[in-house]
Amino acid sequence: MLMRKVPGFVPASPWGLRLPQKFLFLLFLSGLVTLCFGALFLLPHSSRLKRLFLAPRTQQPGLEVVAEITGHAPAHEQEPPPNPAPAVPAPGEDAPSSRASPRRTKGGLRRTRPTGPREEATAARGNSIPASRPGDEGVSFRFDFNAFRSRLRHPVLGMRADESQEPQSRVRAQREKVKEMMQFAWQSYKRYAMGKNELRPLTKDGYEGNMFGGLSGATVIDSLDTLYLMELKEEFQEAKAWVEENFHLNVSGEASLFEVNIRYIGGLLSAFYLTGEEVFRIKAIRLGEKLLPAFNTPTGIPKGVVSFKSGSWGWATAGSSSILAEFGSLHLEFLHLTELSGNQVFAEKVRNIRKVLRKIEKPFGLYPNFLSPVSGNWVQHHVSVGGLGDSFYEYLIKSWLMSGKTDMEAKNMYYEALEAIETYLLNVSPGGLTYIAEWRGGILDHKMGHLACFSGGMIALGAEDAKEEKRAHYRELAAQITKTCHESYARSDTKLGPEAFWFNSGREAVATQLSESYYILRPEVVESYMYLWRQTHNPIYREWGWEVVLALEKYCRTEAGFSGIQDVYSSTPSHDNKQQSFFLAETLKYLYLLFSEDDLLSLEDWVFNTEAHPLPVNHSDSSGRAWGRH
Ligand code: DMJ
Repeated sequence: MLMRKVPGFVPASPWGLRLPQKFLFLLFLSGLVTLCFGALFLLPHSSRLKRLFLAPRTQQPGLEVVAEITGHAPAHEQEPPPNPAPAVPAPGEDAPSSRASPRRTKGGLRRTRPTGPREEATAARGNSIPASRPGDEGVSFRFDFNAFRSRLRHPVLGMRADESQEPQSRVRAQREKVKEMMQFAWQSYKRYAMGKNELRPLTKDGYEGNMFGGLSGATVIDSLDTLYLMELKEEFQEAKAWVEENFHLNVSGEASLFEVNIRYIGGLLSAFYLTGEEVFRIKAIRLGEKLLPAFNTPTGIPKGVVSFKSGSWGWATAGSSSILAEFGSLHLEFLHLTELSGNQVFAEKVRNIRKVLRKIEKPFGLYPNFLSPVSGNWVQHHVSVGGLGDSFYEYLIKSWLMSGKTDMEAKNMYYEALEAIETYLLNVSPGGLTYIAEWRGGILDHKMGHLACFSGGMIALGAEDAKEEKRAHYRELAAQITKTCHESYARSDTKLGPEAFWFNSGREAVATQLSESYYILRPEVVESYMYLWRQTHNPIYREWGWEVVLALEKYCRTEAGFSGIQDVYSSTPSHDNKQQSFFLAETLKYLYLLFSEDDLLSLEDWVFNTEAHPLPVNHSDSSGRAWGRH
């Protein structure tokens, strides 16, 4: 077609647009482009388009160096955001420094690696931490460490009385001796078994065992807080470095929920609260997430064993039951996992356990040791304050104390249970020894396990909050039970106590067979000495504690660490070739506290979990996140 020139008309462009039209068109076009590009950001992170058009996320400075050194993904892909609170100076460090900030290594600056291998992140993803409140999506969870520390009533390590005031004092020398024992136990472990779960001092090698599902380093984690409070600075730094660099969670075995909780979770939580080091908080939370599948049962009562591989466990397996002391000893740690993560799931799990136990009918007010996680019914009527039952009662009174005395339910359950125990299990032997027997459907076994000896300390701890008219009674009961446990030590050749002792046919507080005569470095008796000392300041408890120190030195110390013994009634006992991790976590810690001032880990500020890891009391001005003040 022929274009005809019209006079007076000048075409603006070859497309025949005028200037204003052209301007409008360009405006529209640029708007369209902006819209399309912006939409890319709204696509899911995995979208191919997004990966094509947008450059990978910029890493925080320093993190790429870590990735290079370790071959692991940078922290922000794996872990909760770093806690902004500055860390408290850990022993061995001169100035306060945040362990989440870069630190210098041989090869230059390196960010502390609060992460494990990539697999850890993958395993955890299914239970990853949601935002703490609706609307918090994508907002970093922050635990205010400085605020927490400011709420403590006492300095963590006490007032550190001027030692020149009592330079030659006996108690100071006793404390130093216990410290030396800890140093020796640690150094032996480090030398022969570093990274393994426990040391075998006779064969001078390490032992992994089958309780921890492939997790390693139980002795390291169990030792952290003891090293810290004894101010073994170099050793603490060694332990911390191992956790940073070698404590990996990408394991796939089957683990005891209880043991992993009290030793690993408890140890990591305490290490965090004492030092503010992010690595401990993060590892505790990630490990806690790995335990959650154990609760996938019809009742929510967890199975005793969790499979790290499948992330679940065959709860319906016929004949299996859960153990009271195991599922009843999660409360303290799980509330703190919620407190430190903002994730309510941990607190919900243990609140549900409490609910089931509250509702279920209890024979004579007693709690049997076995419960079906499928039906929610007791499986048999065996009741014990020793093994299988013990720390359930302990966690009731400690939940009350840890809540800042707000958890009335725990308080009531504790005193009700104690009444029933007194009524049906408590006995006095013909020789005048008070003991707590075991109950089998109404028939008593007149024996006490070494494990039951923690109860003297527990009853002392709970005495002050009992009804007025019961307080003196509980103090006396605690003293009597502790005296009986001391007798079980005093009546042996080694002055160490057997695994179980009986009150039968004229023989009292002694084991009746070789299979119950062993001592595996257990803490329960010295644990009670420590609580009774703090309550009464009766010097007898320090005397008794010192007897234990001497006996440990004489019979359990070997060239390469401490070992349990096979027979406490032999003056030349054989060793069992095992330095239990709880010896460093508990036995030596309680002995050290026994010879220290009361404000070192004051009981006003701390409760000890059943592995002696200190967890802070929730003083009333705290957030109440985990403690249920909704
Ligand atoms: C520790 O692991 C804990 O104290 C647990 O509650 C019972 N057994 C050992 C120590 O004997």
